Order: sequence, then structure tokens, then C-alpha cells
Amino acid sequence: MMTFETYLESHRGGALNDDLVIVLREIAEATRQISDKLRTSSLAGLTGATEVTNVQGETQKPLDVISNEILLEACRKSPAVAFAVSEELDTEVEVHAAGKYAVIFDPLDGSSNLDVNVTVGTIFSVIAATRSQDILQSGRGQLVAGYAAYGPQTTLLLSVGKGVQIFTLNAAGDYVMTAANVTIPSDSKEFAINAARRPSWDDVIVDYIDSSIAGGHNMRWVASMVADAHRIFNRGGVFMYPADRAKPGSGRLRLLYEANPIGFLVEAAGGAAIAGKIDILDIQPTSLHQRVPVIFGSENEVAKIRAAYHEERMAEVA
Ligand code: AFP
Repeated sequence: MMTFETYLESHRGGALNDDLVIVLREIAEATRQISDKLRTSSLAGLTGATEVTNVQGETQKPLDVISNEILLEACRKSPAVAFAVSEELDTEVEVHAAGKYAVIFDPLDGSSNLDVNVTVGTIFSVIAATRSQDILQSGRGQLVAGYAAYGPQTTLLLSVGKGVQIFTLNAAGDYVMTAANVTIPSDSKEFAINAARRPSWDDVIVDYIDSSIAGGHNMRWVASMVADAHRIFNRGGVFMYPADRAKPGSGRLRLLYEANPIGFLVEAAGGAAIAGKIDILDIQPTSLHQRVPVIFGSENEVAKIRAAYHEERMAEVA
């Protein structure tokens, strides 16, 4: 039986050096602690909202703050971590001056679902960074990415660049591998989008959704990207939070700690992740909390959307 620990050891000296093994071990421990906090949050009074608004302009939930601190502590316990970048913090945190990596994370994605007991997640990635200016690099530079999905089960999905593995937390608190080298089905008849935002979509998305519905496709929308992503890793589909005329930066989701890690995982599983005309992983970031349009999932469905954006661009230049 392969555990997260034995998986890390099997890649030590290959995709993972000794430093990254420590970083990933501490991140996994952080997700165990967050999982424990979530399980009893209502009993501990950790629901509702704080009086604090984060850099996103969102009201922080108590568990946003707790999860963020747990992940910062994981970074402090990893001597190779130079910087921590969090959705919840305005700027990067300098952790260890002699560090070689930045750990970039959304500590609790989907937290507006917390009080209604819906799956939420922690999203993370690790990049090489010794100076703060190294942080704004494209997603192609990610060394590792993953997420923890806190649902009926707590699962950890990870890629070190080749293949995607899924681990499930057992009663003893160990992550046990439950799926190896996961691939996203290339075709699908299921899309995920917040249909209420239709008035703000561009014509490419309107046409894709209308043709999908006409073709008998089904819709799912959890409003927790990790939950929607996990479904797609398991049975295919397309997730869209597309360019949105009513949102700043033409999207809701953030590049560094949401789109990039998910894009890295999706491509490692044979899927595709685009912002419209270009791959998410090719976007050169200009700020820590930059928002981008996000479309990812089954390769052949994403290809249809990419082609439509290309045709739209060709029409513009025609
Ligand atoms: P919260 O973390 O504020 O709940 O936002 C979750 C999220 O970033 C992403 O996980 C969802 O897919 C998306 O927002 C949901 O957006 P809508 O609330 O507009 O449907």
C-alpha cells in the first residue's frame, strides 16, 4: 500500500530533492490539521464571518484565518521556503532568508460554502524563488502543485510534474494512495459554470453553453472550484469562470494560487487549461493577486472553446 510518505520517498532524488520532500510533508500535515478543524467547526463556533476584509475585498471567515496560519506554520517548519504567498495576505511573507522556494496557496478555497457543509479545499504550488521578484513567473515554472479537498473524504491530489496521484486520509491520519496516474477523459458532456453570470459572458462562452445544452450536456456548479475540479479529475467535464465584464481583471479567479496550480494538475492529467486564447500556464503574472479567466478540463471540449476564441480573434484582424 503506497502512502503519501512512501510516494515522496520514491521520488526523492528524482523529481523531489530532500528540501521539497520536507516542504510537501509539512503541507500534507497542514491539510490534516485543517481537515480536523473543519470537521468540528460548527461545534467550536468557527462559523460566520470575522470583522476583517482581506486584500480581495472579501470578509474573512474564522477558518480562512486559521487555515492561513496553519499553512504559514508549515512554511516556517520548512527551512527551504524563502517566501509564502497567500490569497489572504496582501504581500509575500519572507520566511527563511536562505530559502530556495516560494510556497503559493489559497488556504481555504470555497469558504463561502463553509457554513453549509459543502466541500472546500486548500490549493498550493511550489516554485523556485530566492528573491521576491522571482515569484511573478509563469505557471510553467511550477515544480509541484496540488490540492486538498475537504469533503465526505479528505483527499490530497498531487503532481510533481508527471502524472497526478490521489491520496485519501484514513482514520489513522495517514494519506493512502487511492488513485495513480489519473487522467481526465478527453471527451465529456458535463460543464460547470455559474449560469447566473450569463449577462457578463462573451459570445464564445454564450455560444458554447447554448450548443452544449442543445447537445444534451449536463451542468454541475458547486461554487467551490476544488470540488468541481475533483469531479472533473474523476469523470471529465469543463469548468468555466470565464472573462466576466462585471469583474475586475476580467475574471474572478486568481492566477497564482488558483488558476496556475489547477492548470498544472489538469495538464499533468492530460487535460487543458486556458484563459481564452492562451494557456493559463503561459500567462506572465504582473501582480500577486491578478485575476484571470479560467476554463479547464476535458481536452476536446476545451479545444472547442480555444478554437472559437481563435476564430473570434481572426475575425477581429480580418
Ligand atoms: P469563495 O472562496 O469566496 O467561496 O470563492 C470560491 C471561488 O473562488 C471558487 O472556488 C468558485 O468556483 C467560485 O469562487 C464561485 O464563484 P461564484 O460565487 O460567483 O459562483
